[in-house]
Amino acid sequence: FTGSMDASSLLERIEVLTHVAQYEPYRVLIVDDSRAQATHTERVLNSAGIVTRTLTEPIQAMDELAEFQPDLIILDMYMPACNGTELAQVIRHNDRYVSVPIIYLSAEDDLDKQLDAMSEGGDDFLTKPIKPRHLIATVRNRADRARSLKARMVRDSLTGLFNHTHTLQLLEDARFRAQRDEQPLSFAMIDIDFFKKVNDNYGHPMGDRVIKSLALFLKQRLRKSDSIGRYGGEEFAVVMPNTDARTAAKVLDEVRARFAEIHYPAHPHDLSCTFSCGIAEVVDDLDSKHLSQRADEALYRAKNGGRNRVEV
Ligand code: GH3
Ligand code: MG
Ligand code: MG
Ligand code: MG
Repeated sequence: FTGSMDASSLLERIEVLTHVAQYEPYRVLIVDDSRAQATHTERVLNSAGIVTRTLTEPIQAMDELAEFQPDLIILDMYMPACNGTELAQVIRHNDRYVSVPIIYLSAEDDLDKQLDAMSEGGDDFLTKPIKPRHLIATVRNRADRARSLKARMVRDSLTGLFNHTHTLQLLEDARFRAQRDEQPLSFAMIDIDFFKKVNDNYGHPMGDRVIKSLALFLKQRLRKSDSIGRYGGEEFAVVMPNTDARTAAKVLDEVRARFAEIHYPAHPHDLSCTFSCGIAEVVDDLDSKHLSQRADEALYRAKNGGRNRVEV
């Protein structure tokens, strides 16, 4: 960006950016105590470009769900440790996985048993042996619908960024990984300065334009591995894996300086805006709630220190 760039050309590109995720291959978690059965299912799905991961121990399913983030789950019905239906119920009890489709794949051909299984948390029942085309088509259709539903659930409609709830979930996942892998993680909170004046002096639609353009600006300036959320009205949050606070501050200070240079054409004068930013880094056993509290405190210092600045 050059400083004087017209913000409207940025906005036209938001649509394109928010739909990128749709082109990633589907991810399917297979839970089956028989390695041979699972391998067969994997081969069929992999041949259609679907990414798979297999568990032969259902007990590991919850950890694997958090780690692998599947679009869909294929469950065996009968396993020694825990039945498919029991596992489906456990998965369904977790808010985060309510929208992930669960398909049973089993040799069970008793219709009553199939229907019972479906009433306990499953979305579909496929009977083995199944034609590869049938399996692939079912997985694709279900995964596709689930993915577009989820995309709508986790995103903010004005900016296409992640919404508040999902941003906190991403933060919690990233915090878990960072502490496990002993890698740094930073969390940044951003709040536009004197935004009420923008609305008061230029109108609410202009306010919305500024919010959208900052959203796009953050997307373009930050790394692909960073997760950007709209935390509130004119507040944003960024989860930055593998980034210590010093680096995060450097990156965001650059974004801050550049954003301040944008001119929005308006009457009687062009408008420009600034933001303040607070950053916290994961240390030891700090949980994500305390992490966001610390970022909020740093943001408060940035505001009190005169705004248009980044504080750690
Ligand atoms: P400060 O520098 O202290 O942050 O001052 P501020 O005026 O930005 O104060 P604050 O952050 O408390 O106010 C945010 C204002 O943003 C309040 C509300 O009118 C406005 N706002 C919140 N959501 C939206 C939105 O979606 N669109 C528009 N246009 N305005 C919004
Ligand atoms: Mg079995
Ligand atoms: Mg605010
Ligand atoms: Mg504000």
